[in-house]
Amino acid sequence: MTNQKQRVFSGIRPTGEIHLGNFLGSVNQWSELQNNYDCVFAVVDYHAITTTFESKELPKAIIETSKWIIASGVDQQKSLIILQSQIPEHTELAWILNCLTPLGELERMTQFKEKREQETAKSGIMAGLLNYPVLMASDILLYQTDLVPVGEDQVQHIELARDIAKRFNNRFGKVFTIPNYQLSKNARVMSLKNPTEKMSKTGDQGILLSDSAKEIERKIMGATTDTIASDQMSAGVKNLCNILQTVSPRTYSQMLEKYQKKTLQYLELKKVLAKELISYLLPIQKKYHQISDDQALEIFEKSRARAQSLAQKTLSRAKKTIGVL
Ligand code: AQP
Repeated sequence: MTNQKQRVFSGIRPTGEIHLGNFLGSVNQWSELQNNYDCVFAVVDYHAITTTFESKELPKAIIETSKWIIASGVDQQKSLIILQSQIPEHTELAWILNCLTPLGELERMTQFKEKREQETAKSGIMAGLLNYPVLMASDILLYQTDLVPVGEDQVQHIELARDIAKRFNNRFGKVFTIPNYQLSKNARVMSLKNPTEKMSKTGDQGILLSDSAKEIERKIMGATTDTIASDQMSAGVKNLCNILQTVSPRTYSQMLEKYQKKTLQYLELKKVLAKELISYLLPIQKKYHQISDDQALEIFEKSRARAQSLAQKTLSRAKKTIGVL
């Protein structure tokens, strides 16, 4: 009997700076997962060019994203950390999967509908935006992934990847593992200004991992809390509490107790959260600043050969199965 660990795959787009939503919803789980799973973490640069991008900004975003991954505790001795464009099997399998994915399924994706509106106002909608979830399916399926940790906004894409894999396996014979997803405790960190919308790179960026203590404090003190008096906890307060629960569970319990006794002042909640979040992020920020650009790029080189051999194995099985010689 083999005692092989299950495979985890997760990726992040190098589009601008990482915010607290990306971090708590995704990257923050990676360093824990690597202790129990065989992990492949990817900076998915080909996903970054599916929306309006600046070619001058992209290398900087790739390097910064790589630094945040290392700073958050992902260890290249334990995990593969890859740059998607360095492993051409991702796009090659994506082409095959594109030819087996009904157009209607892609047009129904919520993120496509949302981004289509944003992109129309910028440089227009490109075919890559529609096909984004197929490339994502390829990223996941290439590594025979069992589990994908994601924020809530990506669940629909994982479901599509599952459908694509099942359809392929049923029609041609089993090639792909059917992946499951795992939501983090902070699967949907909301915008601080408008807590009914998610914190995002393109909307309200909220708190950036690179923000100074002063910036973090300013942004939290300016967060929307209650707009109308109600017995229900408002979306804004809930959001602040959820963040606090992750960065300081003990302080969260104290604040919750006060809330339940109706003695919690939102000013106090904000001050406490700002203090706890600043100390939570400080060691990660310090580590980030110690990593050079060269080191950030070297990590991709170190993982490339092993990742590519895993990817090639799946791709050649998929090609053979569909009859491509
Ligand atoms: N607000 C969020 N709460 C929890 N998780 C989130 N994620 C994104 N926003 C939140 C998760 O972060 C991971 C990486 O996302 P990404 O950077 O690859 O995706 P993205 O679409 O570029 O990120 P944004 O900030 O959401 O950008 P825009 O504004 O372009 O839509 C994913 O697991 C995602 O779920």
